[in-house]
Amino acid sequence: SVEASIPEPLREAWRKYSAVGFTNKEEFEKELVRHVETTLARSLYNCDDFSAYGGTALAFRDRLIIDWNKTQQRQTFADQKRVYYLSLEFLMGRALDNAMLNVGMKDVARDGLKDLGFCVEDVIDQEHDAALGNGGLGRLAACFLDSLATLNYPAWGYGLRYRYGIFKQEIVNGYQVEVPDYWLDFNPWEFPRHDVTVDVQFYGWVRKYQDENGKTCYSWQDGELVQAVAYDVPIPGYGTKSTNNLRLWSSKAASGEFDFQKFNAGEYESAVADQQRADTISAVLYPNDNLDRGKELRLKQQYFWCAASLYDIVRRFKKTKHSWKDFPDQVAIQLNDTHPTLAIVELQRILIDQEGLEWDEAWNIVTHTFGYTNHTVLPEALEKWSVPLFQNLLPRHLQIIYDINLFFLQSVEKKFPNDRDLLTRVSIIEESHPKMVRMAYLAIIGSHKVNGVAELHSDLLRTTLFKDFVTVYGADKFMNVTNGVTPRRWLHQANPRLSDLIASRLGGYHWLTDLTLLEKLESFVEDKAFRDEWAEVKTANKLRLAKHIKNTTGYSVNPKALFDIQVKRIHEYKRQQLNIFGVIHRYLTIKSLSPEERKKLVPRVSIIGGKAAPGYWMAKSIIHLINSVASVVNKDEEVGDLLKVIFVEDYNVSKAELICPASDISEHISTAGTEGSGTSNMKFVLNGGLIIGTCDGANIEITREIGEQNIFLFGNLAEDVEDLRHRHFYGGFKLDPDLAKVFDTIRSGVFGDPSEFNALISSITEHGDYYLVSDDFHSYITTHSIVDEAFQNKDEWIVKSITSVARMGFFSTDRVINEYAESIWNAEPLVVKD
Ligand code: IMP
Ligand code: B1N
Repeated sequence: SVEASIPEPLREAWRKYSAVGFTNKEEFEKELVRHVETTLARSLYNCDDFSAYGGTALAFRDRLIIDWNKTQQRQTFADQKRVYYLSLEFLMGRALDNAMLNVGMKDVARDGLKDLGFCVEDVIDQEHDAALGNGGLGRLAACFLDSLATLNYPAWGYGLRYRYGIFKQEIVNGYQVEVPDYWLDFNPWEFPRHDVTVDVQFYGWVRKYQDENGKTCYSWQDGELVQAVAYDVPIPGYGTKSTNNLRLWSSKAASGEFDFQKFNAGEYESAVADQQRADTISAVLYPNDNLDRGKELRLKQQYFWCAASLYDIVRRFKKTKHSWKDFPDQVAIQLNDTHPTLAIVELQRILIDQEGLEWDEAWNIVTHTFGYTNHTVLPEALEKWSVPLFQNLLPRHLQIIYDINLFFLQSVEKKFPNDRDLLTRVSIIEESHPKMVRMAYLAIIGSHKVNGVAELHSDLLRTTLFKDFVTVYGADKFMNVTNGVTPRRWLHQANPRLSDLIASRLGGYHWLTDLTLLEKLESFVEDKAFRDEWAEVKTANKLRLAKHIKNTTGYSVNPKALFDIQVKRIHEYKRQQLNIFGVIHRYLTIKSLSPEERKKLVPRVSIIGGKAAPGYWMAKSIIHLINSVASVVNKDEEVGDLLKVIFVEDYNVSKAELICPASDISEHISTAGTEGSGTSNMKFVLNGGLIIGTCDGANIEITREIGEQNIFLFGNLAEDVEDLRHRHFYGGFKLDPDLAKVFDTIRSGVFGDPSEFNALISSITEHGDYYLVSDDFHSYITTHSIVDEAFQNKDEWIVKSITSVARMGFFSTDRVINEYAESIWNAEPLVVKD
């Protein structure tokens, strides 16, 4: 704060000794050794790879925090509009490699580490992933932070500091087993701010009273307090000094709560129990992807995080001495799905109950501040909270929600008189037993813009899920911002060989901050030497993955085979079951051929990886089937190299960095209309792999950008899905004959006890095949034969690969962030100089 700053006459000394961080190899080595010897209290006699990682990370952290300080000071001074990205998930992965590359000091670190007896790759490998997310939604937030910093936007991320991230997956006898991910033993990337705390209230009751002017006021009384403590994670931009902040909140008992009175009364145990109850709030990430389970602790997490973040944002705003009406010109808050929707209600509460603003003035500020991004149309993922739960936990917020709803419905009624059905349909409160609060509706009503994450997805929002709100507000409020990925992590860091090859032809790495420049690669497709180098890079990356597969599964795979990869959360809508049924079909085909005929086949490695939510039995059966098929096929000598099936255990961000560069083909095969966008599709193509996919999510825009001849599309279209589902029930269900053979094989017990797979089969044969596996099966296997054929023409394949990469410029999160900044946030960059 200003009061704590050093008086001008004494600042000379500060400036003289101000920390600068290392700038060359010698200084880096000095810093590393200092950290190993003092911060880590080790020496050259007991410095292993892990200590070398620690020393290196701390040396880089020092640099980042120096830039972080300057960035924050400059942003405070400039007093521009800030962007706040609220997300319950930030799937950051590892930080060291990213810090080295973004700061531009990886070569310095490599040489320095070598002098001291270490290999930079081994050191990087010591880091535990920061896995505070489930999948695409959390990783998108992480890519956004990278682009926000790189593009110099004054932006903060706000999230929760879970003690346990997404569980570690182990495969035991073919089944998924979940192991807790305790990742905080040594985390050099966070700065605890024990002085930045917020007391967050729960439960209690609402007092209604008259103030001195006779105005009716409300105040939230009593209940219990939990303290939020800030932990800051510096986010370096690439090729810039801008270093933004990710602020994660950790919960503990509020200072007055871990109670001296209780101690004095001899209630030590109950005082400790209070402490533990408070700790629980930020203890663990909910491991569900695209699923809402309505658990009270989850609602507590959401409010805890929203309340702490809003308090912090408002406190920062108040330091600027702007008037309240300027709030939306100083602050843009983006809601990553409905998880932070309570922030809307909390800001309204602060403005009317604490700052004394009138309802309309406050609501005008609120609605101009928030933007809401929807990521899914799956009904089971749409958040609803029961009214009684709300009433108990957040009584004042429920009142405010009822008022928001009342005023909203009154305005709808005025515009559309006598349409009672419309009022029922758009009400925030669902009239069920118990009544439910529809969070997506609240988010729409409290925001000035709502967006989907790919064109098809945004169209579906406008025409189905949010149709009535388009009627009410008009179409302009509902827009599309197609997702992207950061090319820094997903090409430069994950695939240094390809990055260097591209740089060798484009004259440097400037395309990393303007990805459209990749288009210049097209002029090299006819260059034989370039094509050969391109192919060598792919082979080297496949070898790198083959080595990992050998080390972790014991299976040897042939790097010349076609690597066919599907890695993502296991979900019925993503259809890993379609993939494994296709693999079984391939196995049956191989077995049916003569040794002569087999020689004509293209050898394949089918690689599948991903976690299932711990309570999602169908997803767990799919994993079990994949592993069961693997153990039969991989041992079958008749099959040999023609087919290998690999399940990659514990798929996470750092494994994705190893896997994405190694695909020949990757699978993005969701039932049309179900995948919001998908982002790994972009990562695979950016790394020179081709796609087999459905017309879903961002696959459609990838096709538009790279050309139809460069992608293998199959299956029914979104517009036909409803009809097909209907026909399954009323027109009689016809199982695809090839799929029927696959099911017969499973039922015969070839892959172990068939009763284990009953549910997988009957969901298709008896329960309506909701995900259209049978409808798409024929098209799927036919398209795989086309893939085989195309792969045999090596030259053409490489041309497709190069051309695709050249045309992927659109899918950088830099483009995405600029779109948000321009059309939703109205925010400008602020370049931070030395
Ligand atoms: P906050 O925005 O108050 O949370 O502050 C974030 C960081 O910005 C602080 O830790 C400081 O490094 C910096 N900062 C905040 N206020 C000032 C200021 O008035 N002058 C210079 N730096 C500031
Ligand atoms: O968000 C990604 C998209 O690329 C994916 O298509 C989409 O499935 C994913 C509740 C979700 N949508 N919804 C979730 C995650 C956790 C949770 O508790 C929902 N994740 C997505 C990025 O836009």
